[in-house]
Amino acid sequence: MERTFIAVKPDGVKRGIIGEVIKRFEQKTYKLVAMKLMQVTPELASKHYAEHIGKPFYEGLIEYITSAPIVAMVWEGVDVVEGARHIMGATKPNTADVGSIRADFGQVMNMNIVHGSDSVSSAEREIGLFFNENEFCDNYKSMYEVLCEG
Ligand code: IDP
Ligand code: MG
Repeated sequence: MERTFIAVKPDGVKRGIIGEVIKRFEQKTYKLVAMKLMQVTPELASKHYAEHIGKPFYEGLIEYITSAPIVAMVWEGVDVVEGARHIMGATKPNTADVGSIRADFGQVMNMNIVHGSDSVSSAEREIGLFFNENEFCDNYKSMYEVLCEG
């Protein structure tokens, strides 16, 4: 089963829409296997966003992601990396599909509420950056797993 790293970014936390984000992954019947409210340090932010170093928005991005706590999560499911990106919507909220989190709650790219890994290899890397092995709790069945039992 695939896993992905999802985060409610500082704007989502400050707006009080953590539950709204989580709800959308729950209703898809993905399985939550790790979650914590945490402050991202500049060091962690620079590792997480290493691919964007040197881009014009990089400094602002680091400031934004370290400006208030995030809710870091790991979700598990069938092709969850791709599925989660659809639930989140495109990077730019104004071109994201209506019904996606970013389209429904955001206006601008630099406050687009949610992060999700863009590939299975990114997911593995990001999960390793944000979570230790002992922070996972997966000894239960998600509704998807129950449904599969028939
Ligand atoms: P993603 O979050 O949809 O994967 P990325 O291209 O990986 O998008 O960019 C990471 C984050 O950097 C975005 O979610 C957004 O918050 C911010 N960002 C990306 N491009 C821009 C830009 O052109 N201006 C301002 N912020 C940007
Ligand atoms: Mg990205």
